[in-house]
Amino acid sequence: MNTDAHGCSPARADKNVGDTAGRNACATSMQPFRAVVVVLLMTVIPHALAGTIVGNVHAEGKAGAADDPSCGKYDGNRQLKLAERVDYAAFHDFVVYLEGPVGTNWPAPAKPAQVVTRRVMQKDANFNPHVLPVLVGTTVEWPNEDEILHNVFSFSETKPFDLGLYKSPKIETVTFDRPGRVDIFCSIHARMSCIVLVRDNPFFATTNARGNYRIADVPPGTYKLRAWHERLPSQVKEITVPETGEVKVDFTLGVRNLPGPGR
Ligand SMILES: [Cu+2]
Repeated sequence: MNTDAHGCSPARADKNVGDTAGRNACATSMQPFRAVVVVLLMTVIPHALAGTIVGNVHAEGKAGAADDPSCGKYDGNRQLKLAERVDYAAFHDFVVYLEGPVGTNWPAPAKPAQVVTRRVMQKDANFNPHVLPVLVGTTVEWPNEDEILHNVFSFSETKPFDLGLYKSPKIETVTFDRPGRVDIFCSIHARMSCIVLVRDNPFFATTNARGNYRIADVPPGTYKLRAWHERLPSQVKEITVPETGEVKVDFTLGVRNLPGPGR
């Protein structure tokens, strides 16, 4: 007996209706099998072949800056002596992220319309966290836990907005629908500022208190990995993510590779 590629018997040639019905019956019988294959391709393979990026990020100042030879000139100027210096060792809020496009085997979200919500708290006249990386499309809540009014706004090109004056129990939200950096302030309090870093892929991480980060479930491949800090030049490294296991990538950020005056 002749069979087609799926092992189905050919339909009778003398009855067109039967022919159609036979093929439909075969196709119908194959549907569960195909569905399983598709599900396997979409879910099992990408997750089975995925590496993890780990590492550490820290900042450092210019060599020699700590031994400022002009220190003696501070003698008669208490204000300059007390001028707060940058403490690079205390820097935090680094973000490490893959620059797209990321491997074609990264499965699209099952529910693109799914609402993902993050939160930046207004507490003690500060934003917490100070830096929040999110995937594009994420909605961020802005609760005000203080007894006083705040006015959250941004004039960034990526996402300009003004939430106006409010406090608890009202909670305003903003959906970040374009990738980019969004600097956010309070129109009342000078020290209130934060940054939402909107990314076009989900492969990013913030560093912990020790500067360590971890980005898991990354499709294997060669990518550009960027380490970012709000007040230092970011740094890019080309990395190869293995099919399994970890790749370790450390960064040291500092003021370097910037053009001099007049260049
Ligand atoms: Cu405020």
